[in-house]
Amino acid sequence: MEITPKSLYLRRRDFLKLGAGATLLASTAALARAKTEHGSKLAGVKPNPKYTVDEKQTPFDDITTYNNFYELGTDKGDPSENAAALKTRPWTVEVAGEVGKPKKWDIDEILKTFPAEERVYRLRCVEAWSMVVPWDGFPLADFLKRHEPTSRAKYVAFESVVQPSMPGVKGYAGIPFPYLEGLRIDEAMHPLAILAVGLYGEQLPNQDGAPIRLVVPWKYGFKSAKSIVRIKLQERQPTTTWSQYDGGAEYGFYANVNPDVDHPRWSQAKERRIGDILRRKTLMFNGYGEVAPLYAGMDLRKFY
Ligand SMILES: Nc1nc2c(c(=O)[nH]1)N[C@H]1C(S)=C(S)[C@@H](COP(=O)(O)O)O[C@H]1N2
Ligand SMILES: [Mo]
Repeated sequence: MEITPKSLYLRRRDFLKLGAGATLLASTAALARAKTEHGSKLAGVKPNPKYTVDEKQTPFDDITTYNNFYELGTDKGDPSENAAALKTRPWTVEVAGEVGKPKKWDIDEILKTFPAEERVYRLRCVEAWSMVVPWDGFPLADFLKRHEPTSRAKYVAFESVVQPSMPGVKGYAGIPFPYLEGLRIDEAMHPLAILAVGLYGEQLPNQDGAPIRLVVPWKYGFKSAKSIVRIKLQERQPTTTWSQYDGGAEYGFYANVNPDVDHPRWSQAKERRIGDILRRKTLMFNGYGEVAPLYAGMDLRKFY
């Protein structure tokens, strides 16, 4: 679990690798490395003014070089360095389970069928860092409804890709793969939940979960599964990777951002916005209080 800012992190990493003598040179190299090639532009993406935040957007190079994507490695810089190990074409997304119309989509058909709009969301990682990301995507609800969920569809399970070329999937990351996540159906249908296919108006970089990922901005970042290949609607609460890891004590199924409930190993009261020096207060539901009715009657202190 890495909770230092990127600049420090890069410097420390090179220090460890090369020793003090090479540090100055290495940090220059690290800065040069911390740039991401730009991908192809997405056509016709317009900002949705209803879903934006009046805060500085995290620069593209930070969003694309400071990542959690354990299939591509566990250090923050690994996913960008290993991005080419993920192949995003051909790509299919299978929708199965409690739906009237199951379907195996080709990703390009999804892109054509569901036009993306820009939504600027806060992203709060359980590790207590955060960003502001201009995602390009469409409501998860629109996608799910197209498959006509049955009355038994109480939950939605998401599965990320596993490709043998991805260096992290061989076991040393400490969590089982494929990466599995899930939502309750009413959470999945909430207008804030989106499937993202881009950021900053460009095709999603591989390290951010290309070609399609979940974004659930009121929950800790680990709920937002990347590089999705399968979506299953089901009656029972799905197993998730992180709750398998520790029985759910640290990384539970709900994982709503909550400054009042500490992680067993650290406080969640504050967070470090990538690029800032001082920490800021974490907001209930990451500032998306409109989701509160989803949890009416639940004691949120008991559901990590
Ligand atoms: N498949 C997969 N999805 C994942 C992860 C992962 O390791 N594998 N990490 C999660 C975590 S912990 C966070 S904080 C976000 C980070 O998204 P970003 O790297 O685009 O900022 O992705 C989430 N989705
Ligand atoms: Mo995270």
